[in-house]
Amino acid sequence: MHILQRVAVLAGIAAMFSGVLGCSQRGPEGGADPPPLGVSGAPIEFEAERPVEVLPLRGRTPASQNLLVNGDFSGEDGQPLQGWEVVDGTSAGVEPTGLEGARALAISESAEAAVVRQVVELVEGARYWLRGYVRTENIEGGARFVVLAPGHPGVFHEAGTEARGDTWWSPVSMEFEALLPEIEVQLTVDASPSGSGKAYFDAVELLRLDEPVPPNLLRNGSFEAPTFSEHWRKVEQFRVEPSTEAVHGTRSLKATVRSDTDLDVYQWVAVIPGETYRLSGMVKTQGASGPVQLEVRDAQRGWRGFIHSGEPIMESPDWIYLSTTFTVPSGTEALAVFLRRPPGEESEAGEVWFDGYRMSPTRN
Ligand SMILES: [Ca+2]
Repeated sequence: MHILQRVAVLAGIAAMFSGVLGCSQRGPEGGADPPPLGVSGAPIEFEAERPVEVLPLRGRTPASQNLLVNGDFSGEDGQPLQGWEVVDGTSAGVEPTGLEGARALAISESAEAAVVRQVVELVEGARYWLRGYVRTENIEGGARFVVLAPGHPGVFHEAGTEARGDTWWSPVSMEFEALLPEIEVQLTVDASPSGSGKAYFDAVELLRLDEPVPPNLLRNGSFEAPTFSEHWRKVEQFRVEPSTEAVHGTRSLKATVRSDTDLDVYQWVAVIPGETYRLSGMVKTQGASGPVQLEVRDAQRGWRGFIHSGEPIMESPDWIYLSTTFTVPSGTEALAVFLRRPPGEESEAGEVWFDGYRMSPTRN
């Protein structure tokens, strides 16, 4: 590609960013960027270079500026990675191959997962849009954005590229609800035993969507009340107790089950027929592998009236996000909302922890 063509592409990208992202008044610093250099130092040529796709908000409006500090890696006062923490063992820095401004974050591939992270305060129950751009160079694994609970390794949400080798800047985005007052955003490059490539990240934004925060219809959804029977019930005989192994607040619910235990903790919630709701929270297991899932049933007529089950998770020693969305049929005005692990061949004895449950009307 001729330099002039590249200048045109970069100018187009800059125009798109200034129009769409709306939070950068700068153009590319110093005019046209030089062609990106590979690991060997030689310029990289891309077979099908094209203007970068603009990330849409799908007709929705951001209600905030970028909540991430230094999402374009321009830094200040000689600290290009200001606001970001490079996790021990990760090789990362800024390099002049950026989309927005002149620099991008570069993370080297290594035998362990390479991680650069930042913790952000959020509003519980609000919805957020995490987006940015990734370019890869000679990598063997993937490069991705990950959202998780600070201090807990379980992945809540992730989005990224599985592309190997060299790829031009590509948009990455995901939408999520905040179940915690703060989350950790990680920019990661997958572990690769023999990998020596790099992934570049730039124009990373976390935006709150301009939607009211719906009320949580569950009571004691975080199990902070000292007794389990505060709003929750169970059918079968199995042990439940408050646990200090919490991811939301200071307490969670711990259930100890046998392989043949039908773990079914529930509470009743009044609902509006025809309305769509999201039920979500966090779970972890120790032993007790088997399908842990969320389930709702008609409170008066039982499963014959209405039943919906979310996607199960089979096992997770770390807190992970569990969620399902459903529409209440006509004739159903109350639901039994279940946290479940049914008995069966796939189910084993052990412990299951639940924390931070929330049910709200949603338009998604
Ligand atoms: Ca809690």
